[in-house]
Amino acid sequence: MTDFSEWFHDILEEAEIIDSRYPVKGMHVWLPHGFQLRKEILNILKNILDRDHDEVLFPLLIPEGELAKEGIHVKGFEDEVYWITHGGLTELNQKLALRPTSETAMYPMFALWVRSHTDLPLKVYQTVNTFRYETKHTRPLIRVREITTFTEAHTVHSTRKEAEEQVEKAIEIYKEYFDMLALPYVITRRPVWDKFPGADYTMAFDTIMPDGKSLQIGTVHNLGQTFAKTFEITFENPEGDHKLGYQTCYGLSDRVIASVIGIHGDDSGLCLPPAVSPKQIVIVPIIFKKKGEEVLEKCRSLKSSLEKEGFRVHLDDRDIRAGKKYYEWEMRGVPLRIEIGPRDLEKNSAVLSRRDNGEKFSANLDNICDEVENTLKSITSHMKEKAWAKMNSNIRPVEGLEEARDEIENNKGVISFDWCGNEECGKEIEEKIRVDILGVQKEEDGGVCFHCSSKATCRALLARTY
Ligand code: PR8
Repeated sequence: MTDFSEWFHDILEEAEIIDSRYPVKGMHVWLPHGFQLRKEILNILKNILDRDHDEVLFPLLIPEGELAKEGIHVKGFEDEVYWITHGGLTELNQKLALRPTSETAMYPMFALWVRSHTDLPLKVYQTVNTFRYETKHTRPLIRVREITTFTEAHTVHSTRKEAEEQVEKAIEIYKEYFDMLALPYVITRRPVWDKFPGADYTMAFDTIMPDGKSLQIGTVHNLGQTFAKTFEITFENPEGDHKLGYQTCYGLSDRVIASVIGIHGDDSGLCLPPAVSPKQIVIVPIIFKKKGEEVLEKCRSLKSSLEKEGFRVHLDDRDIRAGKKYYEWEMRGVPLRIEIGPRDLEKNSAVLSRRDNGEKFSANLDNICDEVENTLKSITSHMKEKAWAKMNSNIRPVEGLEEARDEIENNKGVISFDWCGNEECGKEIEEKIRVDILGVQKEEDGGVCFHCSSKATCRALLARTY
């Protein structure tokens, strides 16, 4: 893969993920195969969130009055909001925003719902489309103007401590999720100038794409009491006093799908983790005239036994060359292929072929379900190890700004450095070497800031970002 951008664009088309020819910039059509992948990726997340959150669905439109209420928040989004000004030919009394995110849609309702401490904690989420008029270069799934898998969770708590604990829980949820997708990540606390508009602080997950640029794939925000004050989200505590709630919110987008495609893919196309591949196994009968029907019969019964075990299986019995089938299913990233021909039948076996490392081996048909299960597990862990090793090798420590500039120019990736944590120093670093400070990875003292030479307070990361 020499040019990631080109590869990414081509694979989205070839593997029939999306059609990017829709005539509105930053908006795309999900094609059937892409939609299946989107569904599997979302299902995993929803299953995790459902354990501890209630799913809701809020309207797409937000009245200008509500959006404008929280000053810092609206300032952060003012360049990005799409407005509806007319209903038919009639100009509306009050403009309506297409949600860029749903704080200002949800929180006026939270104020009505939350009455007593017994109503807390409140934990809800929704998966919706959101609209952001992005002015930076748009890219399918990575920077879109219609985000189609925006999964946003919003919580209200009675104490600051509980909200802080919720931030930790949300981080654990996203770790579990990204692990199932075999996606590697770094977690940082975003610098103050890059936190979510209205948040006390923002924790972010970033991954490194094959071109060495980092991509923010998820964020967890501690909102403190800022929105609770604005929207009057109060509750009566056991002593009968009225108190303001503490809030958090966290969200993921189509970028997760972009990362699954980009990080695991290779020159043969997609390589999907078994957990999310629309088809986990494809069975290809190797048919010669002799014994053709017998082979097909075996393939059909294997398909139904595997389906009974809960695997997603496809039998490709089209009358075309086996080689063409292999090419197509490899390109679509199906983790495991099973080939059965007359000779395999004689030996009561089948040939298994892994998409992740190209390994081929023979397995006895009597215990093929166990063999498949173990192989899929091994594929997941191999994909995870490979992706983590690649990401870690792309995070390099540097001692000074010039070294950081060289590393970024020549080797891309993420740079780790000792930092004083000051805003002025941080912005200078960003400007001088045209990077973004991702944030603080861990607090620590003892060192010296690699730029301004004052006392370092933390280890931080910087990168060229999407
Ligand atoms: C919130 N409110 O909104 P956030 N294209 C694709 N993905 C995007 C884009 C885009 N244009 N913009 C952001 N994302 C909070 C939390 C409710 C939920 C992705 O937070 O503005 C990024 O991965 O940080 C980001 O981490 C996530 O959406 C949440 O957006």
